[in-house]
Amino acid sequence: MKLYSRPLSPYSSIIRCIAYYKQAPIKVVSPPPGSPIPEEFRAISPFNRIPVLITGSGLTVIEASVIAEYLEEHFPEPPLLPADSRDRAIVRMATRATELEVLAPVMELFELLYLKSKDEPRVSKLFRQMEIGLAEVEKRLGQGPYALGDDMTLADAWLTPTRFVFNSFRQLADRPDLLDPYPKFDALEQRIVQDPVLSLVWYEMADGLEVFLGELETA
Ligand SMILES: N[C@@H](CCC(=O)N[C@@H](CS)C(=O)NCC(=O)O)C(=O)O
Repeated sequence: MKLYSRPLSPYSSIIRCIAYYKQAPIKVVSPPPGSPIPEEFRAISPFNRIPVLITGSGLTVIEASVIAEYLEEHFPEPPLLPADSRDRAIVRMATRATELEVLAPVMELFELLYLKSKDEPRVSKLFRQMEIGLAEVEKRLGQGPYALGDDMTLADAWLTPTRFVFNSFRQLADRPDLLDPYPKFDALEQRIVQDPVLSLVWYEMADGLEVFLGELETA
């Protein structure tokens, strides 16, 4: 299998997290260089985005949530979804809340704030959505060691890159106190950097960020 990914891409980092945890035989490759990803990549990825998984039989799988479920089914051990259907629903709600109500608005806000957008209503709406999303995720987080309890789940794969993004985002937004109302979400960083798999992804993102900032400086 082949995974198109970049170190700093949060959606790709979710998939690398799963692949590393399962020690899945997946070759991680980069799309062609450039930001945005060059048009030629559309031949592989219909929406010109990463991550993209090419399976052993040649199927192209896009969308991080779909790739995540595919990997969970294809490499069931060690599991990232609990055995009980009630518990699985809880993990899936946490991952969806993280994906749709936290990561999606924060990624859009990143772009709007970076471009110094004057679209105040859109910016406010996204902040509100993100804050409601964070409050919901906060409610679901346990005392550890993993996001939802004793075992690593798909929720950790989603939350690790999402938490990473907030270190840069609160700087860009000039809101150092942004995560104060969400102490458990904020404290995920300490747990992540102590875990062999989650920290690997965290530091890959950190290295990717350094490269990205270096490129911005020389641009
Ligand atoms: N909904 C998509 C989002 C993927 C996404 O937005 N990927 C970003 C990188 S994190 C991307 O490829 N952006 C296009 C670009 O960088 O040119 C998913 O879940 O996979």
